[in-house]
Amino acid sequence: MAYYHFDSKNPVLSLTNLTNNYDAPPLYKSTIQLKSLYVYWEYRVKSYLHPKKGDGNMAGVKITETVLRDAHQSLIATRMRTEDMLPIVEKLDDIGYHSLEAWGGATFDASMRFLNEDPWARLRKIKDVAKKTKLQMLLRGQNLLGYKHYADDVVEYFIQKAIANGMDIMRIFDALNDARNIETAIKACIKEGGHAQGCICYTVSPVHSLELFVKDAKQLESMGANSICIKDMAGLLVPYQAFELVKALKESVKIPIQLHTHYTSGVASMTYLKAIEAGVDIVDCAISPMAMGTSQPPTEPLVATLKNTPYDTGLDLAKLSEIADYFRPLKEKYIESGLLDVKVMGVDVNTLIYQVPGGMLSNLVSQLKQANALDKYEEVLKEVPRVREDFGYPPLVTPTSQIVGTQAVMNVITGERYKMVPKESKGIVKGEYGKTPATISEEIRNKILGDEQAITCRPADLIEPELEKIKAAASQYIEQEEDVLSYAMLPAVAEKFFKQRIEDRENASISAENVLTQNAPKAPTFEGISPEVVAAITAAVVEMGKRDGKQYSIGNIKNLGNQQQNQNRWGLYGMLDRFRAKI
Ligand SMILES: [Mn+2]
Repeated sequence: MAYYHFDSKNPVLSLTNLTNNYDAPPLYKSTIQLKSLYVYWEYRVKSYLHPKKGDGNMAGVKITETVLRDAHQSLIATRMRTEDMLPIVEKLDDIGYHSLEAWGGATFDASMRFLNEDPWARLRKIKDVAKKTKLQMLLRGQNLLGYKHYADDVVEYFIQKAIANGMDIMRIFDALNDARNIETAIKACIKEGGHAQGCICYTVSPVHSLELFVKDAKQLESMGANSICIKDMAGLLVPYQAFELVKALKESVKIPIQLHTHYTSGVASMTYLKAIEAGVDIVDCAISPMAMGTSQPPTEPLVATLKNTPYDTGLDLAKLSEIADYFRPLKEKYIESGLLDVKVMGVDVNTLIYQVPGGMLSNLVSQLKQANALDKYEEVLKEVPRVREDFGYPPLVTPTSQIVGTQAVMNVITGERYKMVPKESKGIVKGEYGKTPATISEEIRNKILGDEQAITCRPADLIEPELEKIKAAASQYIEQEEDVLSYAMLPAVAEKFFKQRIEDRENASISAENVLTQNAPKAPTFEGISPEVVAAITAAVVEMGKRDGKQYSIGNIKNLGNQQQNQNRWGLYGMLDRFRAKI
């Protein structure tokens, strides 16, 4: 039965119907109770009228799983190998996540620099298995996955290739929140049929008000962004502020809001809960063994928390625990090898006190150690906010965190502020990174730039088209079009990787050819080929057979040498990569 008249215009949603479905509150006895009932039912009706966007069902909050990108970037310096990812991708794909974050600047860099892996091949291999779930990446705006501004033609080409190789959602940020540095990427992403997520880097400063964040979000929306991400790279966003921020954004923009934070300061799960109550659409989590500490909040506790509420994620805890079972022994392996320092799993309250990212604090310590001036730590901590103020309150994220930190160390060590000014500091003041959130004072500008003029245009407007030049410079190494972009992002690292690739393949193909001429399904020993290589090839062939549901012998793998044809599937080379690393 209905307790009071609620909405005669919409009988379907009338209170009578709702009270049939939910525990009805007791009869009201006073005006105050009547009011609270009204608030209660208004909330119910709203959540009924506005189901969170899902795939047709009443999906509540959605989750992006970060284990393939930010979680291992934050905990083990981005060293998770593709072969450690692939066995679990199918299960990850079955969970029903909003997306799987799988790519970013650090994964791209570490793949080539430390793991001798082609980041493009990793993307294709993951996409090959994750057929249902969208793949997501982090893009540094006009810096793409590199460390400098690129001309628009490179930005457009990169995005075209990333999407062609399987990327679906691009989270695009700029360290200064200068939307001009994000616009080309947003437009290119939309043109290629991707989902462009515009990013606001969250930070705390006298100029970073709710109004400013709302203004930034509206600007991204008007540029065509499909959603907005609040990117809290340092875990600075505390729960009640998250509520206010999400509420303000939900009231001002129409597109979905996603929240990204880190567990560093220990508040992240509480922050998510308040953000969810304020209406956030998507949050970033990591499966529990790879969560917390400097990583994201754990997925499973949030799923359990939201169960049977209007925010229910609909994800299955039993299935999630299978994912956790897979990563638990891997985590042990990382701890044993020293890759994972258990110290990063704790709560770093300094982040909340000084409002700087945890990673920046440890950088300061190591810089001071190098200068034999560890006793100046407190002084440097006080200098950081002053430098940040002088530089127009940039959010502290790569590269601004390094620039502000280094300048603060120099100011203290030399005993005179801005006696020494690295070119990156000069670049910020000059406008080479974009527009700072606050205007830089004339005094600082004169001190650091002298007679040089600051620029006010979008930095990339000063860069001539450069794609053809880069193609020419890298031409001798190009085996796939994407190599041009690897070279553009990290020339020295890519060159070393390309050389190694040629060497590796020569070794592998000589051995494989020899095996093929023997035309033997099982090849225990061959003269001139190491038994390890034979074992790897045999294992790869068996594995390919399993994948395709066929019985292959070495003799009937015909297109072994044709990597081009196989590049969108796991060809034998891909298989070999996996087994080679195991033997
Ligand atoms: Mn992050």
